[in-house]
Amino acid sequence: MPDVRFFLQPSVSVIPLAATNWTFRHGQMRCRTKVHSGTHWRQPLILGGLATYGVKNITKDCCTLDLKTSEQSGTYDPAAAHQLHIAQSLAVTPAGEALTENLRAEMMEIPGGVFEMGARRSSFPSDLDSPRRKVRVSPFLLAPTTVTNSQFDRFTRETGYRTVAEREGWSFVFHLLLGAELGRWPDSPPDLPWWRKVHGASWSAPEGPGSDVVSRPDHPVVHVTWYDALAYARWSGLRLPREAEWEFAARGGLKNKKFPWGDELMPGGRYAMNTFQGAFPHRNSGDDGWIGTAPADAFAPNGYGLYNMTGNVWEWVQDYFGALPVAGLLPAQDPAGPEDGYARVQRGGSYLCHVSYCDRYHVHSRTQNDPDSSAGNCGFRVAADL
Ligand SMILES: [Ca+2]
Repeated sequence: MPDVRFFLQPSVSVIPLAATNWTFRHGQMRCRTKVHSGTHWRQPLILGGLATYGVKNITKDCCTLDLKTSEQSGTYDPAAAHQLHIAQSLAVTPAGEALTENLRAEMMEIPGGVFEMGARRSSFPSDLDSPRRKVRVSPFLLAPTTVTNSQFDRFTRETGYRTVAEREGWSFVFHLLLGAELGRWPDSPPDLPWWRKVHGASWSAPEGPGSDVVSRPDHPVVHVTWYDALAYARWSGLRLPREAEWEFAARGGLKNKKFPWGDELMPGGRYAMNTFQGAFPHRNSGDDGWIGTAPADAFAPNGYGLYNMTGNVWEWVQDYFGALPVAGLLPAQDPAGPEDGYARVQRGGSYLCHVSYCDRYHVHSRTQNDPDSSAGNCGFRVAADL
């Protein structure tokens, strides 16, 4: 299988669906596919991440995708890749009840109830995050922080699990974190020059060869794919939160606010989360105290005792990406997202969110990414039934 892990550009609004029968000529990949644009998703997403590569020449059943390097040529079968990664995740042996009970004891009880999910108005229509609709969520447990390097280290030591980035040999690192090594890693996804494909980057070497997490055991684990999160959940006897649960919890008991603490970006003139200050993507002033990740319990928790539900790192949730739940006469009850698809939802924004480029640092913000994609600004937290 060729190296075809793609990084999805959040602002892309046209996604190719159900691509099969790909051909490669003159540096372009062509695939016969059905394409929908706008906000209607009537078919499963199959190849969401390919949008990064510039969908062009769209006709009823075909589109052209620009590929700027030849290394991706070949045949890619997303269903086969999915089966391969799922098998690795499910091969993990659960740690057992004692660990699960210990972890459950540290989790916060989220009371459940009816809330308005989504945004009044979308900043990015392709996010399908508006209008608001009423959703009912049952009580559940959610970890107060994202999984940390220390916790993930224990998981890998006890199971021998190797992440997708470790198995495939690379991950995406933000350019400003590479320092003197920047020139060594020139490859980027098209139109995203601030992401560098770094061989040897992984959760335990977040900036590539020579880096480590020794000094940041309490920071969120990053460079993890959705499949890696699934593997951790299997080991721990827990699960990923569903998207509706995540948003209910992020709001911390407040109604229709933008942030976990209210509507002000800087309450009392103080930074309340880890995002990007300066001029994205070339100058990060780090005014909030952090250039990259912050400790998972940095800043004040929200009303449910949850830390960093916005900013710091994106968080994988269980759901496939698609339309938000539909409310009928009654609110949707414990919606679990689309039944089928390809891309998975990420929530909460990261230390790279900046108002000039991607202000997805609100409690309603969402994005999507390929489940086998990893980068230095995405992790996850675990949930459990009560
Ligand atoms: Ca920051």
